[in-house]
Amino acid sequence: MSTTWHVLGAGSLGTLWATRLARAGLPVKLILRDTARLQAYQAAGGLTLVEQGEAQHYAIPGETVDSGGPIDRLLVACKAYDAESAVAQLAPRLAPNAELILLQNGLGSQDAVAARVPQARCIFASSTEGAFRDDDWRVVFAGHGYTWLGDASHPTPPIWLDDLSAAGIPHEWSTDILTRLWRKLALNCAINPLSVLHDCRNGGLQHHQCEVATLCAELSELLERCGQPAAAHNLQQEVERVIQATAANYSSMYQDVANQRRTEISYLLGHACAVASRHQLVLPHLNQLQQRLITHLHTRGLPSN
Ligand code: NAD
Ligand code: KPL
Repeated sequence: MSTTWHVLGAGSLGTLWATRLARAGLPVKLILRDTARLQAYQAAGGLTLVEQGEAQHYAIPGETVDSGGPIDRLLVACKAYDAESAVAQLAPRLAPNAELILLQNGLGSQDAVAARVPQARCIFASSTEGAFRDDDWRVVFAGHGYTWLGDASHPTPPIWLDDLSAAGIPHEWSTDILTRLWRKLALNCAINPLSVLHDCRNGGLQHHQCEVATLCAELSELLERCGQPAAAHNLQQEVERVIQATAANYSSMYQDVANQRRTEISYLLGHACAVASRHQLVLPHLNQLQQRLITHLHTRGLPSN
């Protein structure tokens, strides 16, 4: 009998994973915030995944945080700012050898989660897949991509990677997951805040090449200082390539701000500035960018953490 995949967070990525695992015949349970959300979910009768315009419904069982039995495998699919408290609530249900897969973007939340559940194995993930909710319990698979998974303290891959293959979730076990997460963080720091402040699609940053280059230089300095030289390698060229390849898109932070949603700033630019300060590294442009972004978020009535 396969181990059940408990999925915490019925948002975009949680739904994308839960539905594909369920479609492969694997046991999946969705963990909802409270009884009211569980009742709403049960009334909807399951999750819907829209792929290439085709909607498929999956009647995945749901439960609340404090119902149900022990958890052996937990996919943490909430935002970075919710991950630690959400996992803390579930800690009493975790089996002694539980494994957690952390899908959060940026850095900082993974260590906070791991510290909350020292008995569990925490696997970090970095994903380029894209999905968004177009209704309650309904998610559109918007961009095919890849998910890298890794454990900075144990290089051995878990056996459940076979479940991901069976579910058609493109993935790779990475022995340098921190480098991948730092590289993605640096890309997000060079692109996302500027796209918000200049109120433009990613391609609009082609008119701000000098500003982008200055940020890349400081980000590279930071990556080198915190022992991630591979993440710094050709950063500016990679940022320019991503700007070009995603020219027509709005960055995820742009979309959060435009939709009056809280951003993950503390786990991206905020994390970069905090680590720089811990290393006594002076990065004036990165700090100035953080201040401009915080001011912008405040003027929009959004939290800056
Ligand atoms: P989302 O907001 O769509 O979903 C998060 C879900 O978690 C929400 O349904 C929320 O209600 C739920 N949640 C929060 N706290 C909870 C709790 N205590 N108990 C139960 N449920 C709880 O977010 P998302 O877009 O799926 O993003 C999740 C993470 O994945 C983020 O860090 C994001 O940056 C990253 N990511 C997302 C995408 C994407 O395309 N959406 C791509 C790559 C990475
Ligand atoms: O990941 C991104 C995002 O929008 O969050 C890209 C497209 C790389 C821009 O930083």
